[in-house]
Amino acid sequence: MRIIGSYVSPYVRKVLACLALKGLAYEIDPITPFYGDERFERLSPLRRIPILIDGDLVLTDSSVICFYLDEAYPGAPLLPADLRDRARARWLEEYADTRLGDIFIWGLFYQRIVHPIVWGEPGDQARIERTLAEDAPREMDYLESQLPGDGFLFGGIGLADIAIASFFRNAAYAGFEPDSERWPRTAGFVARTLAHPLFAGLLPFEDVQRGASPSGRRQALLDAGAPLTAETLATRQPRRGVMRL
Ligand SMILES: N[C@@H](CCC(=O)N[C@@H](CS)C(=O)NCC(=O)O)C(=O)O
Repeated sequence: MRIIGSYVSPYVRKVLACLALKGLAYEIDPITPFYGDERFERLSPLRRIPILIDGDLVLTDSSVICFYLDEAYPGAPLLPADLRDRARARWLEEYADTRLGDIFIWGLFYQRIVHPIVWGEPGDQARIERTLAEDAPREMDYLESQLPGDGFLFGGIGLADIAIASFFRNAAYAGFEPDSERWPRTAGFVARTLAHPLFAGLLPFEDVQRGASPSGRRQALLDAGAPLTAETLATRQPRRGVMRL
């Protein structure tokens, strides 16, 4: 199985954690989507990561990929057995992708980190301020009403826990952590889930990917033991995505 996508993307991290939960081996081409070549665009029509290639099957969208993995490889289920719990888990996963993605990725991570690095221009300061003052507190209040005081959402760790926690890693990269006095359940859940071996095992590769120069990154990841593919779909020139966010 092959994954195309950066270790630093929350959507890629979610898929990699699910692969680890299922004990499935993979190789990875850890590209940043803006640097994808024409082959990348043929595989991912919206120029987004992650992509999963399993034999002759090519899938995009992290949720589609995770649901496929769960059905194709039934060991260690990603979703709870109970019908109602399963529906709630799907909602929380969708909520994480859409709303936590909106505030933490497009509102903070892109503005503070991606824009300056990829496009050499500052992000939207007004959007950052609005995210921190209004959007993030609103969602922290909601999560505080949903997350457990200990353990995980539906017993053992699963897709909903993984999806929510994954976005908080990027939030932290962009300078936001939930205040443990104001949102103790959320702060505790995030710390606990990100400390789980499924995430902890990926962190060294994220650190390398964030720290190394683009030209030295592949070698640095190989040296750190990342399971890289022999070829990469990355180019040197960044291209704007299909969807402007
Ligand atoms: N709904 C998609 C979202 C994936 C996504 O937005 N990935 C970002 C990286 S974190 C991306 O590829 N961005 C490229 C762009 O915005 O052009 C999924 O779940 O896979």
